Amino acid sequence: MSDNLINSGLVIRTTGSWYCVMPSGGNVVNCRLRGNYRLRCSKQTNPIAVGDRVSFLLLDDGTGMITDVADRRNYIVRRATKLSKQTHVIAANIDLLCLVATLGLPRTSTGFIDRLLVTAEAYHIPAALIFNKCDLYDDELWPIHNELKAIYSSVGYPVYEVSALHGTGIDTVRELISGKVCLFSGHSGVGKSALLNAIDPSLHLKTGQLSDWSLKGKHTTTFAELFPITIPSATHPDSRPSTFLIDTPGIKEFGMVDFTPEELSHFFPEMRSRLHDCHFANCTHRHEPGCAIKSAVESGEISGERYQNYLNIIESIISDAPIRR
Ligand SMILES: Nc1nc2c(ncn2[C@@H]2O[C@H](COP(=O)(O)OP(=O)(O)O)[C@@H](O)[C@H]2O)c(=O)[nH]1
Ligand SMILES: [Mg+2]
Ligand SMILES: [Zn+2]
Repeated sequence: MSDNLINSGLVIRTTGSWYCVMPSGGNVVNCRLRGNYRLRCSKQTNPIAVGDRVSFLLLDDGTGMITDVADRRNYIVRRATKLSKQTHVIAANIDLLCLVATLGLPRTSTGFIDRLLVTAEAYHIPAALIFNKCDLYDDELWPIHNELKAIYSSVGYPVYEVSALHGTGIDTVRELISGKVCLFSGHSGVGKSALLNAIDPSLHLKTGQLSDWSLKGKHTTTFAELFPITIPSATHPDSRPSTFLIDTPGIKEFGMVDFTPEELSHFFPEMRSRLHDCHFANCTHRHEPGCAIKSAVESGEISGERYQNYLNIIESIISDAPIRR
């Protein structure tokens, strides 16, 4: 076999100095990084993360030598160590954050939803809201759900209603995630594992477990992983997996982004589009005169609940500031 054949693929697993690369339409190749490959950014401890698209040479022994890494569309990080300024890239090129929520038990607060959406915005990751356990909704919960759906879809986040238990709405979620690298997030107990099983029954994930991301018992992995899932498709019955879930032990830290109070409104799409109408360029939309955000809240154009969550996040940024900086 020629050793100068350039291939390309997706990094689905990393274990120390080895990278498992899945070429489209081929088998996984274990690759190493060319010795003289430079870190693109010295602030990052790992040059390659799951989700990276790489070019590699196929060597005679069947392993690969990574020669190049494509620019990332986005990536999520955690701090390398508690006090370090360096960051560790958990995953790159995430197509979609699937925020799993419910108005059943345990009920998801809009405060939690908005924090996660802000994080996704800050990382440039598109997000969708999937409300599970809709089989438990009654005449009291449906109107609340519909109100939330109206708010979030008007802001630009698609909202889905499903019941993992009954299998309702699963096809639309399959369509949503098909061909994408997806990060599933949400409180423990909302039904993430049940939902993933409903999407791909071959996963056999345990439900009712306290800790998530125990995909196939791999919860002890210390490295992030992209999990190929099979979406049954009538048109491509035996196509290669192109849909991946991100499985990472660092998922809890996925909330960590540093930004200033002035920057926060950039991560609320309905505020972002009105920022230029505020009297002060550095308006934080709390008490400043001539604030376009406050008047949009008063006129009902911006949800009062989203605005309250905005204020709460600002508060937590300010009270955290001395430690964070
Ligand atoms: N009624 C109802 N219960 C569900 C549904 N989906 C999951 N559950 C239950 O909720 C509990 C937690 O589900 P699980 O998938 O483990 O949640 P996870 O912690 O988010 O992964 C389990 O007892 C599931 O059986 C649903 O759509 N409807
Ligand atoms: Mg689970
Ligand atoms: Zn303002």
